[in-house]
Amino acid sequence: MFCYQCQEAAKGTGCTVAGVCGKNEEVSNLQDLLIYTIKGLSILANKGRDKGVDLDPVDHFIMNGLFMTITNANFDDQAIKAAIKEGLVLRKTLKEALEAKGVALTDLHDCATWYAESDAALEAKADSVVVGVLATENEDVRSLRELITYGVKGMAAYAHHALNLGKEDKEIYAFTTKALAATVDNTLSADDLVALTLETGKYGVNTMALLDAANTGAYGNPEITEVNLGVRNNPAILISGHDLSDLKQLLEQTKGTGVDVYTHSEMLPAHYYPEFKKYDNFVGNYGSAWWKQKEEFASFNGPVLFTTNCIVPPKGEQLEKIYTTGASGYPGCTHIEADENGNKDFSAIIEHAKRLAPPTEIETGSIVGGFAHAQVFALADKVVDAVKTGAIKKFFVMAGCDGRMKSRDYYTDFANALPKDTVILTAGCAKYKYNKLPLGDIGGIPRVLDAGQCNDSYSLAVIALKLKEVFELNDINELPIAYNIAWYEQKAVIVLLALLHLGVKNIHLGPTLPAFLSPNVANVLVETFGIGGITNVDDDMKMFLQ
Ligand code: SF4
Ligand code: SF3
Repeated sequence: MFCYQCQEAAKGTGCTVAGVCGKNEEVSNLQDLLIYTIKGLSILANKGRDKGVDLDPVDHFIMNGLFMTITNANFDDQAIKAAIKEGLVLRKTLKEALEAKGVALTDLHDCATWYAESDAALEAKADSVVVGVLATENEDVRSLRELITYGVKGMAAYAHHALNLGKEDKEIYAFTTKALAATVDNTLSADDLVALTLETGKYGVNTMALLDAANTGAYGNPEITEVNLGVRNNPAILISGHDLSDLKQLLEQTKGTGVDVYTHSEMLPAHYYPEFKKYDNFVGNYGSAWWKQKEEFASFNGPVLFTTNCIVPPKGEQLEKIYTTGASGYPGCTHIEADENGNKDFSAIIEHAKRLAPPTEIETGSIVGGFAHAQVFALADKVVDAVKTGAIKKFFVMAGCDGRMKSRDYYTDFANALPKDTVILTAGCAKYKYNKLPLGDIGGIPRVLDAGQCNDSYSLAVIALKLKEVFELNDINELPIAYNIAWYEQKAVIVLLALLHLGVKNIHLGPTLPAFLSPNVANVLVETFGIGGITNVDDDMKMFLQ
């Protein structure tokens, strides 16, 4: 196996024996094969666009399949094999549909041999690295191909959430298959791939805007909310991941059953939406970021529902009480499938909760969040005044991911060391490094403004663009905003590319730069966008406050 898609890539270069995330060799190779299948399907889909071929089943399959390969989303070999098989069936149907429309399949570029391969030949490839990352020999081309692929994976995750709420944008699908086909096209130069990387950021913005519209359209605009951290004395379900439509269905089905629902990790921002406040059994948030789940799930006592990443491989008794749905999966855990209308039957996990003890309290008190774009716009006068009077000197965008590496303590130390006239703008599970610190407020404006999940980084960009307009600036980089972003998995890659597309410069990325950036590709990012890493809190603070 070879995988270097996340920040935990072994030795900072890549996992070759087993994933630091817990992904084994078989699953890794199957994921490579699924991506290969998806790339081949993309080549065919591109032929069918604008030809009146129904591509919906293919596009939806691609979004879900890409999502399954995101770090910590799906460890289930059987689920990935089933997805590959589904891809092969779709390939057959699509080829027939293309032929029926008179579309020639003969002028595909030289690396598109995929379409001619037999199912057995494809499946045999799961045992080799031939279809994986290392199949591209030139390290710069490989780096760009993977950067695009990972950005597109992040995009697919967000598009998939929007689709679950009935919202889609076919242009996003068209770009996805164009980009994926380009990553196996040997006729493209490194410059072509750099251009495509930046275009990926443009579609990243569109996708996050689509998801934002889907979420706010269905559940209202996030508003300032105090989220309870304590527990009640009822049996309960803990829901983790990012999918709000799953939460809605779970709340509907638990209503009146005596079973409470708590959020975990990236589901915390669900409390900010007006729609979910209607449920008396939606009690609060339990625990913190994904990587502490082993201990937190044990003390929670009740069952856990994963709607997406990040799963830490469970063991022993924990296997039994973990349920997965959507693109997530783990062998030995119960997977809940949607029916053809997207409805899910959560009765098994609800009955399971009734047999288990209520959660053990591990925290008390509350935290405040809900500062997505609409809420911040409602406070705009206050914020603008605070900037004009100098009460707020600088904003620090500290969005992104949390993770288990000790080096990430940097972000807690950095938040603590920030001068009192600065405000942190956050989104994603990175917030858990500082959202419970007593950082206070500036004239009633909390010093940590949480916009929501990682996809709600879109809100932070909208806020920055609004401030640029209010202060009548020509360039977003003239704003008193610094970017110190923590990344872990591929959704952070699309957030980064989206910010680059919006013209944001001098983003610092940590705790380490991605292993998949070759020195030359990293150089392009440094020279064109001023991207940098992090060093230590003292030196970085001086640099940011200059
Ligand atoms: Fe390693 Fe990250 Fe890939 Fe897991 S996802 S195998 S930790 S690089
Ligand atoms: Fe976190 Fe996995 Fe990325 Fe959505 S839950 S931000 S790491």
